[in-house]
Amino acid sequence: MTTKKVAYCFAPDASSYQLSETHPMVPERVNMTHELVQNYRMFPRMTIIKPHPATEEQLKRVHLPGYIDYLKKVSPIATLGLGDLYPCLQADDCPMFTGVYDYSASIVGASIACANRINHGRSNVCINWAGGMHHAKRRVASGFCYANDIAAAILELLMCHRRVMYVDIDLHHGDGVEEYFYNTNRVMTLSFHRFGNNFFPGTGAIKNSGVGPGKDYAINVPLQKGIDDDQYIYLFKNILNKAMERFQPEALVMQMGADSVVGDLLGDFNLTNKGHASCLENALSYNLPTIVLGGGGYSVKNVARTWTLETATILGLELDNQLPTNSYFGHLPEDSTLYIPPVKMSNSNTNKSIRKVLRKVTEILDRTEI
Ligand code: VJV
Ligand code: CA
Ligand code: ZN
Repeated sequence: MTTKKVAYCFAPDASSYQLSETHPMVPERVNMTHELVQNYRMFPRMTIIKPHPATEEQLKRVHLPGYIDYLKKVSPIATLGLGDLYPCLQADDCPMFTGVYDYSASIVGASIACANRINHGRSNVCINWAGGMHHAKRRVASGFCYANDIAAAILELLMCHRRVMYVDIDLHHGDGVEEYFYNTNRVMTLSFHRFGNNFFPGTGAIKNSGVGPGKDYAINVPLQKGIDDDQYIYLFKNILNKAMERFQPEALVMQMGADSVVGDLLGDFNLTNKGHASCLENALSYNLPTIVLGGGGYSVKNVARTWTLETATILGLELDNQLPTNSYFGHLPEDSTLYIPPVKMSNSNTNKSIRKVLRKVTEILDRTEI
């Protein structure tokens, strides 16, 4: 593997907020990751960037101006936990909290900074673990996401790249990003997600594959509970390979939501963090300029383990399974290791259902022309 020029974007302010006292989305997980990456001595191997928050103008490229004005106006006075008093934000999932505007602007600013590094050819891979807010819509917050940093970064990439591939391995469907680019053939969106029985957000059926010039450029891979490394990696490699062959993108954006890893508070997949990271490794093997973003992940120590392992994957490093000393993990045996093993659980995906999904998705990809 050739070593890549890697940049690591870190906005400390983005990780210091709380959505509410008990909200499952804990921005602090990005600080936990940061400390592990530091203590595994990875920082000397990358360029560390402290991004600027997105400007109002940048936020308004992806959101309705009135929505951004509203976020800004309520932000300083909002009280922790008073979510339901406000419109545009979806009660429990997206409560209003003090600093919600600054929180959103710093995440979007970091993803735009990644895109700029890529556009100028300064980095081959640029990381923003605070990013990946794939549910935010033009006029509304959704699913713990207030501003869509991914759409903002892709728009920036489109200024210098003919075609951009977006790959989303978060447990949930990347509905917001899909919606922004649903009618264009310059962005292919590919989401793997838990699907069925109204699992949030409920969209992402295979047959919903884009409209107009974007028809067949929105690819959805619906999955059931309990999927294991072998099945997931089999689908991931085969589908991405076919998509790359047909679409020939000039840049790649990876959403690495860690709620698809086993043991997640909101998830029920059975992927190890090695399996999750091997998807990233496979995607990086296409040697495209790449932005790597975070996303979901609600068992916070597992999120930090996963994104730490993935930072090493990007750098081409092997890590010791023994975690380095740090301020978040205690001394219990289950707290001392990096790798997350699979568990014994029922798997609703059969090898037959996996092959069927591959066949249907391949049929769509076979129709795309560049
Ligand atoms: O399923 C939903 C929507 C409801 C309404 C709100 N209640 C709380 C739950 C059911 C229909 N929302 C999902 C949103 C998942 C967002 C995932 C985001 C990402 O990972 O894809 C990207 C960052 C959902 N599932 C679980 C919860 N919400 C949930 C929300 C809470 C909570 C516990 C669970 C909000 C506050 C608190 N506990 C205190
Ligand atoms: Ca997904
Ligand atoms: Zn998710």
